[in-house]
Parts: sequence; structure tokens; C-alpha cells
Amino acid sequence: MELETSRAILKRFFEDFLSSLEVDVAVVGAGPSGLTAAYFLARGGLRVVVFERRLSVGGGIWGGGMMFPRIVVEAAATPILEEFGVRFEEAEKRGGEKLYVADAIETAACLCLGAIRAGAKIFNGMSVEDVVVDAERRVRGVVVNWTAVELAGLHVDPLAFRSEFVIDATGHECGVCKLVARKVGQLDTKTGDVVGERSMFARRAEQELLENTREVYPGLFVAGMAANAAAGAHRMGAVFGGMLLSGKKVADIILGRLKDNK
Ligand code: 48F
Repeated sequence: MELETSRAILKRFFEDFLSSLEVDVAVVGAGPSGLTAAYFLARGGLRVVVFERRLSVGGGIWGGGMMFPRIVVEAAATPILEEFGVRFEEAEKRGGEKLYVADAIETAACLCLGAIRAGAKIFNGMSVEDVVVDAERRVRGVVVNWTAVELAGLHVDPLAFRSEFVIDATGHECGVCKLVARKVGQLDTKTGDVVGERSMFARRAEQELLENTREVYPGLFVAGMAANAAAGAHRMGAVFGGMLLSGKKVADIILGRLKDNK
């Protein structure tokens, strides 16, 4: 039984890994924005791979607000919760707009299941440490290594994955944009680099997020908190509607671009 177990795991894993070497979109980070983007892209018929540094997918969803595992979304994002089968209820209203609350664990589980069932391949425990560029210095893929290698500080060369587009969905860290600004060329931001997120202003942050969800360098898009960090916009705390809408928006833009190319 031992050998059969090893063979089954290795064979199935390498089939999936090899089929992800060349894809339409590589998503970096499996938080709410990355998983939502992966779901809509895969559902739109594209080949999608997601690399997640941690073993668990879901990013900042699990912690809800200050580790109270509930998240809040605005009315505009509830159709996305419904699409994924996440249950939610109206929060007590004390003035201001209507807000809805959902279980963080259910949300993470549903987003993950939705993305996988739509056809996205998710690889966990792997970190994107660089991008692939072409002769025109356009981003053309990602460079990946095991997170364990990164943590141990081992000298192990990574492997490359080719994609038509890359999405930086690494959250507050905005890691892919930072390395592109340092190693490849200026980003389409005020400073040419990652400007860095501003203090909490939830309503404004949610509005800014959709404007900031876009291509910031040829071949490189930003979604989720990485979009606000790149542009120098505000943070919003445990309000997650913008993350879902940003994931859908980046998917819609890329689906439109690939349709135009064809
Ligand atoms: O941080 P994260 O959840 O990003 P998001 O989708 O959502 C932000 C919210 O969770 C929250 C918020 C509420 O509104 O502001 O913070 O923008 O998920 C980012 C994921 O990317 C992974 C990281 O482990 C996390 O799961 N990640 C970061 N850098 C890398 C990476 C990398 N270089 N390679 C692979 N994964």
C-alpha cells in the first residue's frame, strides 16, 4: 500500500503541475481577491493557476476582524457571496449603508471550493519569488519556489511558469509589484513604485479599490489590497466586499483583453 500511495500522489500531482506550466493567467496569492479572480477567470474558460505561500488558502479571511471570524460585506458584493453559496445576514443597522455579515470560515471554504470546481489549479506551500519577462520587458509569467526553501534560506533555484497575464493578489504586501518595480521597470503609479497603503478609511478604501484594480505594468494586474497598496490608497479592515468585487473586476478585464486578442 505504501508504494501505491506514493505513486498515486506523485502521478496526480505532476499531471496537474505540468498542465499548469503554460496558462492564461497566474494568480499570486489565494486570499479573497485572488480566489474570486481565479473563479471568474476559470469559469470564463481560461487556464488559471494560483500559487499560495501558505499551506492554507483564504489569506486574511480566516482572521475576520481581530480574530473574530466573521466578515462584513456591502450590498454590492452580496451577489458574489450568493454565487459561491456563502450564507449571510443583514447586520444591525445604526445609520449609514446596509451591511451584511458572513462566517469567515464558511467564506474561505466556499471561495476555495468554487475556484477549484471552476477549474483553477491551486498550489499551496509555494511562493512566487520573481517574474518572467520577454524581450520587450513585458511580464510573461512567474518564478516559483517552495515556501519551505524560502523559510530555510536554502540555495535552490526556482522553476518558471509561463502565463499571458499575472495578477498580484498578495494583499497588503503587494510583493509582485514591489519586485517588478525594483527589477523590471516603473509601475503605472504616482511614484513608479508601490506607493504604500494609507491608514484606515473604510468607505473611501472600498471605492478606491475598484478604481485601483487594473494593469499596473504590461502583463501585470493588481487586485485586492495589493491594488490599494500599489496606488497609495486607504485600508478598510474587515470589510471584504471590495476584495470580492476587485477579484471579479480583474477577471472581467482580463477576459475582455483575451477575447479582443483572439
Ligand atoms: O492578504 P490576502 O487575504 O489578500 P487580499 O485578497 O485580501 C485582503 C484581506 O484579506 C484583508 C483586508 C480586508 O479587506 O484588507 O487583509 O487582498 O491574501 C494574500 C495571500 O497572498 C499570499 C499570502 O500568503 C496570502 O494568503 N502571498 C503573499 N505573497 C505571496 C503569496 C507570494 N510571493 N507568493 C505566493 N503567495
